[in-house]
Amino acid sequence: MDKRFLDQCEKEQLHLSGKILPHGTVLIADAAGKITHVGVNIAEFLGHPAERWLGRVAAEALGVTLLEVGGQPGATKLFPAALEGVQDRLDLMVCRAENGGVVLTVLPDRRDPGGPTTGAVPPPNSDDTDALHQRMVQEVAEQTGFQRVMFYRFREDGDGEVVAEARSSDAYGSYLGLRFPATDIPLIARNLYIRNGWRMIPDASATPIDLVGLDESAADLTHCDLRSVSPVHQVYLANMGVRSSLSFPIMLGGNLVALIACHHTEARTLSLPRLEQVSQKLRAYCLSLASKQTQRRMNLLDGLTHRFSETRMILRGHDDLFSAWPEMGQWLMREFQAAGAALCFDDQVTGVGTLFEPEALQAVDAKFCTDQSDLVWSADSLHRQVPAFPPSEIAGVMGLRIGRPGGGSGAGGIRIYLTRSEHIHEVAWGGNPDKPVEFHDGAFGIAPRRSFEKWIEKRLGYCRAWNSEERLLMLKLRELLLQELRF
Ligand code: BLA
Repeated sequence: MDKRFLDQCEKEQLHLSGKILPHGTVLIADAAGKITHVGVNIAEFLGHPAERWLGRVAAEALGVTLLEVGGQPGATKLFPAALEGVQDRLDLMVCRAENGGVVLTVLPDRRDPGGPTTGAVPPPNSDDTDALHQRMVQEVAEQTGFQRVMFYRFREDGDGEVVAEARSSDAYGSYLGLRFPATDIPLIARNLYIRNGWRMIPDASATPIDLVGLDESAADLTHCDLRSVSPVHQVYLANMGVRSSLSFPIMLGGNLVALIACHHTEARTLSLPRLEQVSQKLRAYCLSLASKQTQRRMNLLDGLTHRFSETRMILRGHDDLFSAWPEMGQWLMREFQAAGAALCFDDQVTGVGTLFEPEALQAVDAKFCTDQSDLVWSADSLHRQVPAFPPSEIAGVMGLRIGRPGGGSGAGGIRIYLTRSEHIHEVAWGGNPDKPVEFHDGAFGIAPRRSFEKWIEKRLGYCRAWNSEERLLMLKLRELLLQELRF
């Protein structure tokens, strides 16, 4: 696992908390349709106490139509309608569980405090994605009435940054441009956000209530938005001065690339239909972002053919890669903004610009050729990422490997290394990202930080970051070399 995610935070089985938020209730049936768990407060909503529900066939107890939902885990249907025989109007959501059963979430029908829902998704007619995100968060702020709405983008290294923020006049300070460490949102939590349309915490300080079950087994609350809030996250929100939090996933190509995070200093909730409306708009927004990304990639690939024509000419003007390297290396340094370009073949090394010292090359070779299987590999901070990396003029590298004809591994075959020197820069964090260890819940453990005030880190030992487009370019270079050198 990436060291940026802390083992301790990954151990909390969030979906098996056994408790729910107290503003609604839940009823869970297994794949055979038998009710296995309900909230202890079920009588407040559905009229009968828990023991009258447990063990019954859900379709008989609730009506068949209420339980009609797609077969895929996570398939969801809303019923903003009265349940027969129940006085109050209720908002109901039924969701297909991972085990084939259903999870019925029951909430009181609420009037939405947010603004009108008429705004459309901003059309993706601009290339400036941050500006599009800004319009999007403004729209979400209008529709939800939350005081602060942020576009929280996950970086490739797992940390995140606020790239757009809408704030009402009573929101204190701004998080725009600040970075937050990966550990603030553990992978185990990210995996739950992928599976649901939103996560609504109306009052983070509310005491959760118990679920009761037919037996001792814990109910799977993966698809239940009433899942109680992790105690460590309760502290986090309290330290941020946030009472109510709402987040929506932003998915691109099946990956969670961002969250829309909404904050309010008072307890606040929205109706299920309103949440569904906002969620649908965001899904449409994700689709338009995905098509923009595809277009950008296609343009980049088209451009590559043109960019590579010069290299092709260089290669064709020489008998082998070694004699082409003085020219080829210069071309690579320009294209990749690298400080140096080294060509290694078994023990032979040649290069232009800033190159690895022999010991540094040995450490990098050991990492790239034996430790991992990727053909293209990049590191922004070698002394952090490569074991036994000695002091060096080089801070980061992008490597490309071409195995020997007929395969083979070890530090042999062709390796191309593009180097970058240290680039000292400042990162503005939302509070010191090093987690304090404190006593809570009866044990010492990692705790959320107390202050989220801007905290500047002077980053030493990193190069200017390699990006995914450069990695794509490197893979294309590999293709070209394979064609031209006829491996
Ligand atoms: C969940 N942490 C979250 C969530 C966010 C953040 C958005 C999703 C739940 C929600 O909507 O509130 C973090 N919120 C942020 C960040 C910003 C923000 C970065 O607004 C920036 C502006 N948290 C810690 C530590 C741990 C931890 C040390 O600081 C683990 C030990 C855990 N975060 C944690 C857990 C959850 C979480 C367990 C899941 C909470 C839940 O859904 O119950």
